[in-house]
Amino acid sequence: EKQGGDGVKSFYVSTPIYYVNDAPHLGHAYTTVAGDVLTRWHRQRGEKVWYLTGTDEHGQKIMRTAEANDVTPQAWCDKLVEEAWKPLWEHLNIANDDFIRTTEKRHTDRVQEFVQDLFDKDQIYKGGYEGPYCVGCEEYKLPGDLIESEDGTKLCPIHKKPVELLKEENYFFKLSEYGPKLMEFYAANPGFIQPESARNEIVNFVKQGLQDLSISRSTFDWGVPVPWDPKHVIYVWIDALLNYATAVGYGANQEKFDGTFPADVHLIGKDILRFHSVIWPAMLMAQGLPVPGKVVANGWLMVGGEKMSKSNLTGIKPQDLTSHFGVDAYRWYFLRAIAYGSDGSFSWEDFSARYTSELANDYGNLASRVAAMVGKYFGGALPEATASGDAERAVQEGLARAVAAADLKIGEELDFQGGILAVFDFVKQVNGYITEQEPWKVAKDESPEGQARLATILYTAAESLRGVAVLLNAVMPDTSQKLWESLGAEASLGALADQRVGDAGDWGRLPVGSTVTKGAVLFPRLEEKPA
Ligand code: ME8
Repeated sequence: EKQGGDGVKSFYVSTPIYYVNDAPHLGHAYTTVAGDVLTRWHRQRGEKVWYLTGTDEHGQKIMRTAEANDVTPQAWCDKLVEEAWKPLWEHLNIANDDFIRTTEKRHTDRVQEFVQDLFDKDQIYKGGYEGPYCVGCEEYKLPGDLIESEDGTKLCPIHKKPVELLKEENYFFKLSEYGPKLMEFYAANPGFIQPESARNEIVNFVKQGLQDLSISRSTFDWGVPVPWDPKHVIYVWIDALLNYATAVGYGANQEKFDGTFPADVHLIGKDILRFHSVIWPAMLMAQGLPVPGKVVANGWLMVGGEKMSKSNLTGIKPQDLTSHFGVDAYRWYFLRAIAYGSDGSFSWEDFSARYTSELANDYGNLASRVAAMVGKYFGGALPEATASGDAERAVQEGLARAVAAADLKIGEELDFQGGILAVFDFVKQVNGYITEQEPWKVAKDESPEGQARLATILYTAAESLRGVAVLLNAVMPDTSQKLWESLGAEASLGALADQRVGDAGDWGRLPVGSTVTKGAVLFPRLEEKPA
């Protein structure tokens, strides 16, 4: 087990580093939010987590975009990173530990060392290449992978745009030699590629035999110069994949590197599966470096039956949704509505309906009703549960079940939808409990027994909410914080982020006497849909 330097296990999660030819869209935010939820979850397990995101800034696509905008590629990247990418992650409350840019010296120097080393080990050679190239993918395509338009033009299957026939001198990495080793590795690590469909695709692909990989281009210069032959530049893939190593101190800070690398989870979309599950492990094997724990591919957010992309957008920016639904509901919605790994479509109507029924009615109302009743009947001081029976035991068990299920599904299986549903099933159970127990009727019974029952019901409900606040903190941190404060838990139990998932199901943590106040409404009623 890797150690984070002080004996605490480190858990390293990454997103793809995104191309900065344009501003981020819903698809990029989807992967990044998933990574943030995973990060916060593992932090609440008490693990030392390192969450990395960043931007991929080299290559022809970005160079052409900069040219079209009459600025240098560097100026273009600087502007997009500072004005679009970093601000969106801040807005979405992304708790990344670092943000790597492939134009940074800490990265480019190490990339040069890495390829020099591979060259010295005879893993890189110079050759000529002629073949179809997709600038959108920044990748040579195999002729068999292409699709044809109606007039017979060869198109990239992902970008649906014509490929360019390139003929130039390139350096190659001897990827073809790694096929058998990779097959052995996949067999020994069945969980390495997820979901299962992605694993099957890769195993079938590698089984057919691998071609050597072009790693340099010589007809443009927006890349990392090949150290021994600087009219070549290393372009996107070798350059980009190495971000996962250079950002955590590869070749620069050995202690940091040893305590963090390799990633436990690389979160990616299906489009870049081959790079992460074939090329990246082969590059690491070539250097005798450890390979990552898991590569987990999310499905596509779709629009009109097609993958949402920069050229094919819903017309809706993440900010349009957050300004209407709020940041927390945004973080929740995509993970709740779409099974991770499957494709899914976004619809404003579906988001509104789920917001109202699941967030506002089920969750938000429960929180405000409980706080209001503790205020009304007990002056806001959380009463003691002295008269628990079967109904209360069922709720206690429900919380323990929700904790176990959410921890397995979110923490281990990256089944965000399943984990969220487990918590919301518990929310429903608590709502059902209150409906059945009718505390507003019990309140009318002024006998000591009646008052003990009332106290027990309200303690049970408030303590349940304490568990819910902890379990939903990774997905909706601001909302959980509001609930936490309204339960008086900040004062009695300390910071929410310090609450451990492992303790969340221990019944009775919220101290009797905690000051419960009716805080801000967790999910305000939605305004009309903007025109
Ligand atoms: O590929 N649905 O960058 P990129 C879900 N620079 N996820 C989506 C999506 C959609 N419609 N559209 C994009 C690159 N994504 C390279 C990566 S990594 C060493 C280099 C997400 O800007 C998804 O995670 O094209 C996908 O893999 C990534 O954005 C691609 O971002």
